[in-house]
Amino acid sequence: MAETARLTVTPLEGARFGAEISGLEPREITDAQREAIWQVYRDRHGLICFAFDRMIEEDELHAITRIFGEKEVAPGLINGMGKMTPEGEAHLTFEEQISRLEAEGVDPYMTFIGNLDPKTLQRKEREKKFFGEWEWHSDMSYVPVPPTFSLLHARVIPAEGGDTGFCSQVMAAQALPAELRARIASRTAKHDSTYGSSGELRPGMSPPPSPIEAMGHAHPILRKVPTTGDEAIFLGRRTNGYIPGLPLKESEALLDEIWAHATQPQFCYRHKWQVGQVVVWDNRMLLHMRHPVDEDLNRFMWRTQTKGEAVIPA
Ligand SMILES: O=C(O)CCC(=O)C(=O)O
Ligand SMILES: [Fe+2]
Repeated sequence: MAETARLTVTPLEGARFGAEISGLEPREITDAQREAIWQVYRDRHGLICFAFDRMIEEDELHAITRIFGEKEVAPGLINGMGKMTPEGEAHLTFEEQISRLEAEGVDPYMTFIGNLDPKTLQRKEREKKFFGEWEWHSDMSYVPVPPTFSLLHARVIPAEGGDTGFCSQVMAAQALPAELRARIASRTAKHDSTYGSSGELRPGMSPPPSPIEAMGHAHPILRKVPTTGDEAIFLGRRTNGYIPGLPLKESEALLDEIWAHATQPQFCYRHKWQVGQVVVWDNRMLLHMRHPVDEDLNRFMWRTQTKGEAVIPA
């Protein structure tokens, strides 16, 4: 445990990365605190859990998000960003879509994850898939400029289940066998946008005939994280992943091999949530997944993210 800039910093238990920070007042963040938080980010490899003994307000979550960068629109709200462009909307600009959402009372920079209605907090219908395990992924990596940080604020947490797993792709890159590294070094991987992390189809999407045709952007498999200089493996998600230039069978086999390496338990941490917490992670350094939730239980989070930069090859 360490005290810095009126914050208490404690490494996350049982993990090789991540720290808990308590003592932050989101409406009164000082420059010294910003600096201290970025230092924790570097020392603890891109994962921070802010502890609060209460639920925070929307402006407070935006203020915490601002520490890490400029806010980015939430997935599934803007055409081409986790959402297929509906017919007759191709002419709409980004700004027009933002104005339209705001006029409808929607904050395009905040989204809600769970099985409760955000306004009434009443149970809402969800596909069965929602409750199952969500696959390892990096957020919105299917766009050319994926968001860097994602933040989740826990508001309703089941007594059991629904933990979030994080897996360091920096540690996985450091431990890459030379032979595997040589086979992926100059390759890219395509990150599919058809399915959300729970396996549900994204708005307006239909399943592609094969991963080769799947919609999504291809990024270098080994990327550089500019804030730390680290190298990280960047895979997006396994579903419909494809390595351009390889026959499908070879791409599948190589992806299976890299994924098996990248998600070994020694690179991972499993977060058990407490109400009030805000967890922030760097999508360039970490994969995440969600453990299953009992269909009879409630789970509800607020979520924001920050703008990223085009992926820098390592
Ligand atoms: O609900 C969770 O624990 C994780 C959800 C997720 O993948 C995300 O918010 O990006
Ligand atoms: Fe995610």
